[in-house]
Amino acid sequence: MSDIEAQTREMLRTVAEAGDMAALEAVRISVLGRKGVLTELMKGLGSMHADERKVMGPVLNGAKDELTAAIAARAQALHAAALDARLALERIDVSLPARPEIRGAIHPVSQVMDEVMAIFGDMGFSVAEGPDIESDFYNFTALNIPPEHPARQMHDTFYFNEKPGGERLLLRTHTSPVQIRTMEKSKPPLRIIAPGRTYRCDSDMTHTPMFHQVEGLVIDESAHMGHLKGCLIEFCKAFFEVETVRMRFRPSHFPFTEPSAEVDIGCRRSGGELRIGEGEDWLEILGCGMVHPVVLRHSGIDPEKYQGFAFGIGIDRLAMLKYGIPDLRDFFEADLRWLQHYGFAALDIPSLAGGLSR
Ligand code: 2U9
Repeated sequence: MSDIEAQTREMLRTVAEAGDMAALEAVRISVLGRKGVLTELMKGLGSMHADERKVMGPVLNGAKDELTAAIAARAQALHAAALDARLALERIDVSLPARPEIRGAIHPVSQVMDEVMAIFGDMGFSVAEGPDIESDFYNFTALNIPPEHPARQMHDTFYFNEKPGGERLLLRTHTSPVQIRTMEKSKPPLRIIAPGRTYRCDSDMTHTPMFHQVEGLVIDESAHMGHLKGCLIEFCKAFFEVETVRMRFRPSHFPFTEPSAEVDIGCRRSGGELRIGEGEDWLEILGCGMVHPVVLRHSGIDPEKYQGFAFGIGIDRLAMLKYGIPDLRDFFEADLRWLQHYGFAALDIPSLAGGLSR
């Protein structure tokens, strides 16, 4: 065995014996670093006689390739072993009995979702769901937001890396793609709500990058603005658990509805307390409108025959209003003391007959 071969064997042995990433990095530097053993040997090639270089060049390059591959393989094995060790350490036995000092509760967002589903369920709506990761078509184009439309910038979208074909998937910025998918596969009449997580690249006192929405859609041959107003007024009375509410439908603009409106609910702010349904102030709570004919056409529905209305409500904000929760960011802190204060009993499932929030 030549001297170089013997040295290479020795270096391969130290690579194989490196017990962690720090040790492996030290070996890599000692072999392939600027002053590493192999680097120094390769530097000597320049001063060799041409005949000797012809023999030693391939030997040293071969040794370099072999060592580089061995270091990469060892790094991969160390990563895999570290991951296995971490998974073993973080393993939890979900069949163990609950620990009495850790008292879980239903999160206010889940509670409000359940309340909203109970109210619209009672009005004859069914629940539709769809993927969080969406295509550009379902999230934008089908909703009458073509490429270059200014509304795209307003959505602060999280995009994935481009796929080989050039397609760029995204995290849905609203639950509207669920309604498009439902219209594609089911014939009218339709009466659905789409609750779920939505994502926008925005974070401050009143915005979180992930938030929750419920959107509603009614499609038939005669649904009109009057039905939309009646439906939303009934929803607000049931949700805020009041006999009467003052509501105001303000003209607005959304690309997917025409005409469009934003809806305010009457309220009174006194002594740090907010009372919903009464008083002289207004609070914006949702957006709505008649589904744009372009949106119906994109979803395979004939706008000459069918029409309908849609609405969108921010669940997190609704939970803050109803249950007096001051800071949106606390929703996602996973703080048990907060949950014990604002959470709900697991078996109190909201229903219109049994009481929404008791
Ligand atoms: C289809 C057609 C139309 C859903 C709508 C709004 C108005 C709206 C916001 C409320 C609070 C989002 O979470 S929020 O910030 N939404 O103002 N949403 S109309 O319109 C649709 C949906 C689907 C097929």
